[in-house]
Amino acid sequence: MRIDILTLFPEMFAPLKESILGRAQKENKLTINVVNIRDYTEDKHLKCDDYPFGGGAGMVMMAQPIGSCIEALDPGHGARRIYMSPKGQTFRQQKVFELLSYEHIILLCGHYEGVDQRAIDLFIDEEISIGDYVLTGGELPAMVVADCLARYVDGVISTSSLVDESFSDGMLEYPQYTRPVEYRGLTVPEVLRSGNHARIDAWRREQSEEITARRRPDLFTGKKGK
Ligand code: 4FD
Repeated sequence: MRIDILTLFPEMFAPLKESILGRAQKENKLTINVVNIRDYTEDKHLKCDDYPFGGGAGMVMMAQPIGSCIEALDPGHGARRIYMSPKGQTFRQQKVFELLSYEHIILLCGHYEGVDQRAIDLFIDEEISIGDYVLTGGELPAMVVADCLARYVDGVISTSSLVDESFSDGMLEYPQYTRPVEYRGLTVPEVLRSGNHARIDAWRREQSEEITARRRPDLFTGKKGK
């Protein structure tokens, strides 16, 4: 999978070079290509934003650098082109699985008061929001989407890690414990030390149902009989 991230602030993406995503890129399992939109401006002073028509606060990112950048990266429109925006559809695990069907993803990060609507109308397939709040830019949301996708790319993390985690079956995950058996008076549940895998599975399923029903009744509806 290739993920192109379009931004005026490429240095914000240092975290993607670390840890699991860093290793995956070194091993060529995944390409995360951070692209500076400014490299595509036709303005002689390299300007990429301007005052909003109609007045108002802040600056608006110009359509031309964005359009030229997207056309250069994806001339045949094979990619899924996504704009990170508070006005987008809320990003959920289901969307991660949808996007995994694309070999090439483009994530456009807006700053200031957003981007010229014509860049969205002409070059974007969908808008995604990571939640109901406003940030200074789309960079953090783009990193969230890139990370969510990367962990499902073959070989990036072990398949067994993905099986039991929260949302994998629309439920929240059961609690985990490691050594020591006792810490500050709290002990690891006996069943997890029993070696009886049928009992362990049953306990984990029950814990998962309980925490999902209590914390996220919206997820739990209709799940009990599954
Ligand atoms: N909730 C999100 C995305 C971007 C963002 C921006 C218009 C502001 C939050 C377009 C206004 C982009 C999100 C940049 N804040 N800020 O996913």
